[in-house]
This record gives sequence, C-alpha cells and structure tokens, in this order.
Amino acid sequence: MGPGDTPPADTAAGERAALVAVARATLDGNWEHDHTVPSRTLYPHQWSWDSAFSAIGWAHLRPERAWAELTSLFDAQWRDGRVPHIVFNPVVADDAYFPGPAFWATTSVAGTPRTATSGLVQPPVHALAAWHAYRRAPSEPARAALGRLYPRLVAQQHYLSEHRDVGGAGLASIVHPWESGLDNSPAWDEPLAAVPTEEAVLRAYRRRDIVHAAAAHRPTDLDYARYVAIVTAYRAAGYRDEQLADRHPFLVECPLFNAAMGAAESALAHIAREIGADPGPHRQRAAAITTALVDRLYDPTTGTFHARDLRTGRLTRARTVLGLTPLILPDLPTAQVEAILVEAGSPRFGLADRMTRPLPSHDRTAVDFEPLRYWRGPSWMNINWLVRYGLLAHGHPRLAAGLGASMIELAATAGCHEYFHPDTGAGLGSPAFSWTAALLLDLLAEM
Ligand code: 9WN
Repeated sequence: MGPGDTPPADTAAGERAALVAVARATLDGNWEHDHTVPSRTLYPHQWSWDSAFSAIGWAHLRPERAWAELTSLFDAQWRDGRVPHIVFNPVVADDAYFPGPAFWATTSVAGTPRTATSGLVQPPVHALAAWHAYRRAPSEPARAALGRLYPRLVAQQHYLSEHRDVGGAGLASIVHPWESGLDNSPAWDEPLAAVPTEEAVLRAYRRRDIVHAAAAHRPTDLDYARYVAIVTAYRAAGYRDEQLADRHPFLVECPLFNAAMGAAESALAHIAREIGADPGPHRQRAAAITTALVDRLYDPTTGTFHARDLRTGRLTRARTVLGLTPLILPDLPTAQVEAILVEAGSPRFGLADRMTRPLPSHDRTAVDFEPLRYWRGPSWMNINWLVRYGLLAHGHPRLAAGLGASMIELAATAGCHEYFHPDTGAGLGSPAFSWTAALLLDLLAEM
C-alpha cells in the first residue's frame, strides 16, 4: 500500500497504535531527568532545536515534560540572551561527544551559566514549538509555564536582533554551519571553502560521530576541520559578537534561521495575547523580518530563497530545502508563497498531493546531490514538519496531507531514524532519534 491509500479501519487503527508505541518508546528511552537527548549514542547531551521539537512530541504524551524540556534548556540561557546549541550533561564523559565541554570552555566566559554549554545557537524554533505544544495540550499549569518562558523567549529574540544583525538589514547572521542545524548543507559550500584550514587540524582531536554512524553518511574530515577552525576563532574572541564583520571567517544569512526568527515573533504575539501581554510589538517585528527576508534572500531569477554570504555579499547558488522554509512565515507575500510551491513541486523536491517520499534536504537534480550524506540529500522529519506547517498556514491542506502521509509511511517502514534515504526510504544515522518520534506523534494526532 502506498502513501495516500486508505487501509481498512481496523488495520489503520492497529498500525497507528503500533507507530505511537514506537514513537513513545523512542522518546521515553531518550528522556534524561529534565530533557530529551537527541540520540543516546550520537548526541548524549541536550540540543537546542531538538528540545523544541521534542517538546512538541511530549505535549501528546506527558505535557509536563514538554515544559520541563524547554525550561531546562532556557535555564542555560546566557546573560546576553543566547540560547546555547548544546547544554552538556555533567555526568557524561567529556569525550562521549566531539567537541565536548572542554573544547568549548564556556564556563570561564563572563555571563554564562554554571553548566557547560556550547557558544553557538541554533534556529530559534522554540517560541513556535512552545505555542504549538500549548495548543496541543492547554491547561493552567501549561499556561503558567508558558508565562515563565515568555520573557526568556523574548530575550532570545533580542540577542539575535541586537547582536547578530551583522548585515544591518534586520536579519540575523549565523557564525557557524552548526547554527543552521543543517550542518553540511550545500548552502554552506561557498562560504565554508573560504575558511582557511587543513585536514591536519583534526589530528589533535578524535571525531566521535563516525564511531556511531557510517563516515559516508556524515560530514567529511575537511568539513570538520573547518568547523573546528570557526569555533576556535569565535572562542578566541570570548564568543563576543562585536566587530564580527571585521574578524569572523564565516558569516551567513540563512533562510531557515531567519524564517524561524520571524515565525517566533508571530508565535510570541499569540503567547503574549494568551498571557495578557501586548502582542503588538511582536506582530510588527514579524512583519519587519518577513520583509527583510524577502528583500535579502529571495532571488526572483531562481524563484527560491538562498543563503547570503556576508563575506562576499552574494547569495549562494545551491537550491536546498532551506529555500522552502520561509513558508512558516504567516505573513509571507503571495508571490513568494506561489514561488515556493513551484520550487517544491518541481522534480527538485517532488511535493504533491500524493507523493512517495518526503522532501529531500537538497535538490534531487543537482550534481552534488548525495542521497546518503546527512544534509546533502537525505530526508529529515523536522524540515518536512516545518514545510508542512507552512503549507497548512498558507491554506494548502491537500499538499500538507500528501507530505504528511509520505512522512508517516517513512517512519512506519523504517522506524524513528535520524534521517532517511530520499529514494529508498531506508533509515540512516541514529535508529532511535527523538525529533523523528516527537514529530511523528504530532502528525499522527492530526492526520
Ligand atoms: C552538531 C543533534 C544535532 C542537530 C543538528 C544536526 C546534528 C551536531 C552534530 O545533530 O548536529 O550540532 O554533531 O552533527 O545536524 O541539526 O541539532 O541532533
């Protein structure tokens, strides 16, 4: 049976119950006192945007964990408002993950929490996730938790708009590919190639990821050498953001990161109304970010959104799935919504009312499309969930249903893997990955 076909009711109910059980077992197995690890083997600490997606899943199972998850993450917020991309669990050995806490050395930096963290951030999807989780399971304790989170979410946005607007046009820059969440996306190839380094840098370190996953499915050693070089530069400057343009080797405006920042303001407007605060300023900021995103990152000649490399001033050429994600902005103008639908429906991505496989992470027709390598081709549940969210927001329920059915089919066949082969659907990376389970639960509740 293919995605979109209707099974008999009892089979459907049985399959659904089995899927819920797998997702629940995955999330339960990855729960760690106050947060969910993305994967017990590959990622044994707390990751920022993973926690946002996990919270959405917990809202369906144990809502108190959704709020504990977000609260523990924001407990590690820096004084300047940045929410670190990794919060290290002190009881896990330093070498369980590379780069570990000793490499980041954040605890000696002023304004950081006592807990060791990384010094980078990730896409700010937390306000959207918090609002979504609240709507899935509204209650008085949930509203109280949302109220406590609100000023911290506002501070997160403030950090990005005040410290990271390196281009001066109202968008935030990422200072490392890890901040995009799509680490080795072809979108970063051009800016990354300009980062001076040698693979030999890695001789001083030991990658842990390729102990747990196939090296051919992960970023290369040269990628890692550059990742290390960029962190080293940022760390040497005490993770400060002043004069980044004069000294930092990697500065890029990412379509997803900025779409998340705009969508966060829209979500904050809803949250503000719910808890009795003023939604007006959030609505204004959402509109301003949407306008800046269209001005800066939309290319009318390709009809999609691209990343802008601030070191060259140019848009990077790759047409990746990042280009579709501004759909999560509720105010995105119709012209760009239509353009994204054309791009998504093209053979590059294959979005349709009935589709066999979810969206790949990169253009299927590109010469550098790699179906096994991480963010250079495989399908990922979180990006598909975000695009589906955007399709619903812009009134395309049939496309959202087609995409959703293909996502459920993927997990039903392969399990809650980290990512999936974009043609065969085979599971890749970690076999018990939290956001796959969490977002599967969310989809099952809706479809
Ligand atoms: C570096 C945890 C994280 C995700 C990222 C994903 C991967 C880390 C890594 O895993 O990144 O942050 O070690 O590869 O790319 O999106 O948050 O799941």
